[in-house]
Amino acid sequence: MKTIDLRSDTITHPTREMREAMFRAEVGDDVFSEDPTVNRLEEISAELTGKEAAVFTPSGTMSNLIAVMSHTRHGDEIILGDRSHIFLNEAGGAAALGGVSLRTVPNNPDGTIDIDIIEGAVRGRNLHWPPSKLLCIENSHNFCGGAVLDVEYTTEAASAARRHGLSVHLDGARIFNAAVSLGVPVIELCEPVDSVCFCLSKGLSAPVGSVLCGSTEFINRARKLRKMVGGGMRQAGVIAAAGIVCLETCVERLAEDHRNAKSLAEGLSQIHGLDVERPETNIVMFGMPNSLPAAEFVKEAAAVGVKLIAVGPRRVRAVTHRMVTAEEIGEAVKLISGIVGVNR
Ligand code: TLP
Repeated sequence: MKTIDLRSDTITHPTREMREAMFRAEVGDDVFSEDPTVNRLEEISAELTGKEAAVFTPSGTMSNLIAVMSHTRHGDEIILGDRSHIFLNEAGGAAALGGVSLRTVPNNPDGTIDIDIIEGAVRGRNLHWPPSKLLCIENSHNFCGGAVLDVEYTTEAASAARRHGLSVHLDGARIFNAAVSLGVPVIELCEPVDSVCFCLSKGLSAPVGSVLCGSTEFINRARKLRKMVGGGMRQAGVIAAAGIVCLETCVERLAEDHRNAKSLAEGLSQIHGLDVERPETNIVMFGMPNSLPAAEFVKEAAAVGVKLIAVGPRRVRAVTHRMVTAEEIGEAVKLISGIVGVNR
């Protein structure tokens, strides 16, 4: 049976061009900063985000962890959205390994956090309180259905944090999706923040990797922390080479994933009982009728060849990506409507 895998854009395989670049990659020991391909990827990434420096890591989770650790000390507090990936889906690493307390504040459905809520969450000086040191935001916002934060909001949020002496980290795992959707260069979305990380291995289709960017001083700290948590990767040029190719060849095409997400959402919204959120990028979230728990539905969908992920008791996520065509999106809608019931 054919499978249409909409669980995540992380399932994308490297392109032929990436595999060729990996084969040819010049390498060296990256722990000695001697891998020319990694060095090149870091330079390109710093330039793209408008930061002084960058460090290549194996995953978005590691980039976020070492970013939080570089901005804070044990016992500090960070402010972040209650639907943020750092809070929900990184195994509690910021608390467990970073030693910070996580002050969650409500994310709006559009991925923003109200500015007065950010400011209200900042702690004053008091013997009893942990010092607030960092604000984390996310763009595009995964669990807010791939919602994008525009330059104006990012600037406002960052200014509010700075007014209180906080640094700002942007989890930009899918920042290129946000930039393509908004039609603005990535550098503008990153300008207001102190640090940003982005993933090469999601919609951009590289097999592994993420890059964390920031000031030279910040990246020097992050590089040491990367070593501490076991992320020193030696001849990593083999994977960095795919990262360079994905930045050169896979950014513009994200628009196609966004078009597919729109048509998937339109198709699904015709199915009685599904409550479909309007996608801004490549993530489509939808609610299930009371009679059908998300976990049950996901099992039934997999049985007919459509793979999805339940992100709540009644909420399901579908992600479009390079390995799913527009035609397959139409097929997926048909298969799903067969499970949920009759069309409206
Ligand atoms: N997200 C994964 C899963 O963890 C849910 C996915 O399939 O979407 N930040 C954001 C916003 C992310 O969406 C992810 C991965 C990460 C960080 C972590 O990246 P990795 O998986 O490379 O550690």
